[in-house]
Amino acid sequence: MNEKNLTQAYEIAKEQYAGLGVDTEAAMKRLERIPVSLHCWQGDDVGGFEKPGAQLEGGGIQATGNYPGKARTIAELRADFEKALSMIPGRHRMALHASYLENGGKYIERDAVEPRHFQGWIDWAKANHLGLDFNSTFFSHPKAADGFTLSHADPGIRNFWIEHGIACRKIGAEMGRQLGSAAVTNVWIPDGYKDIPIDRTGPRERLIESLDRMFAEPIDLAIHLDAVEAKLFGIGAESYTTGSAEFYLGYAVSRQKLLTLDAGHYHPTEVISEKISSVLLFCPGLLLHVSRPVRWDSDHVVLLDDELQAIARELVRSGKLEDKIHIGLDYFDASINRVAAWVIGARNMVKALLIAMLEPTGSLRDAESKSDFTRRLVMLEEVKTLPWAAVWDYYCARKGVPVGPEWFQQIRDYEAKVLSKRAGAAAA
Ligand code: RNT
Ligand code: ZN
Repeated sequence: MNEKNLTQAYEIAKEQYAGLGVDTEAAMKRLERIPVSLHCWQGDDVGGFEKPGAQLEGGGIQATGNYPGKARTIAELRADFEKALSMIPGRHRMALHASYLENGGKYIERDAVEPRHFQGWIDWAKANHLGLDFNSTFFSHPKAADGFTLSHADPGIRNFWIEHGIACRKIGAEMGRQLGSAAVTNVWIPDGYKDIPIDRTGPRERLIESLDRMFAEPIDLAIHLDAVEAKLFGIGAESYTTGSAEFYLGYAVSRQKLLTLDAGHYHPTEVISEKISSVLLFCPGLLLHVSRPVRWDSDHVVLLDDELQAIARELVRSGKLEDKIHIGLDYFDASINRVAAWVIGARNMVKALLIAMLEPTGSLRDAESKSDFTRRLVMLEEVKTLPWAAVWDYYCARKGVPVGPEWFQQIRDYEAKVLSKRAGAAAA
């Protein structure tokens, strides 16, 4: 679209929104201050860089597909990520996993990871105006091979993972300190049974004890926040998950930790958009793992679907977006161009936030407070076809990123010049 048409379309939209009491300029100003934490693991199918050719192993999660060109080194992952960022409007963050450390070619055991193994990431983040978030890695490891980590019956194995968690909090804190913005360190463990257990309580008691020991050292909340992530089931852990939804809700509330809501971690008819308001009443904050489950926790690329829009609307309507909510993405599709996967999901997340910020929430609330549910429904339906797309295009242009599907040509060029040259190695 040429600039004149783009501006004209925006001016018309601006007027239309103004008629409903919505200030499009204010919405864009607000939007640019909301970071999305993009997950590093979309770039290499959750492989990490502990060992050359590292692969996602076990742990109840699975990346599928073998699209050529996956990042084989940290340098490649950073280059791909920078490419993706150049197509996503706004300033954002990156969520790293402990398995993405820089170890100089020498394997470092999980309980011995240190902030210095992430100094390169911190420097890179600073140079790219990115915030960082962190994740301890409790999977793809021999000590997680039987499906249990922090809730393992063997105290030696539990201790090993507790030490890993402690080490990771120090890394997260160092990221937050150096970058001047609190890093959220997320804890997700794969622990669970394939078949029906007799003792459902024991592993959960052990998990409480392990987490309490991991979190024993207080860390300044200005630089670091802890989050815990529940899950319904995993591959090989279909019948019982130690860290279930009820477990972590109770834990997060009683210990005042952030609760992570992953869109793929609930029964298929449950939606996290419905959970946000309750959790915010009891927890100091929320981390979202925005994902898209297809029949199961499949981690498909995030679309601009009804649930994404419902999530964004809840976040904006909550009034707590700026102080209590951390938006992260969590999906990994290895069957399409991985850089495009990042861009599609992140642009959709930002788009959904914009649509939510353009909502005439005041009039909707007014209808509801007067029990005028007919007006509420009429308005909700009419709002759907307001010209938010004109504001989105204008916002992209203003932020210096491609408007509309233009960005895909850049991906194609990058694929031809960079990713396709990696194809041989990726297949190995
Ligand atoms: C797994 C969890 C977890 C992971 C990442 C890689 O089911 O969703 O958040 O996806 O830590
Ligand atoms: Zn997740």
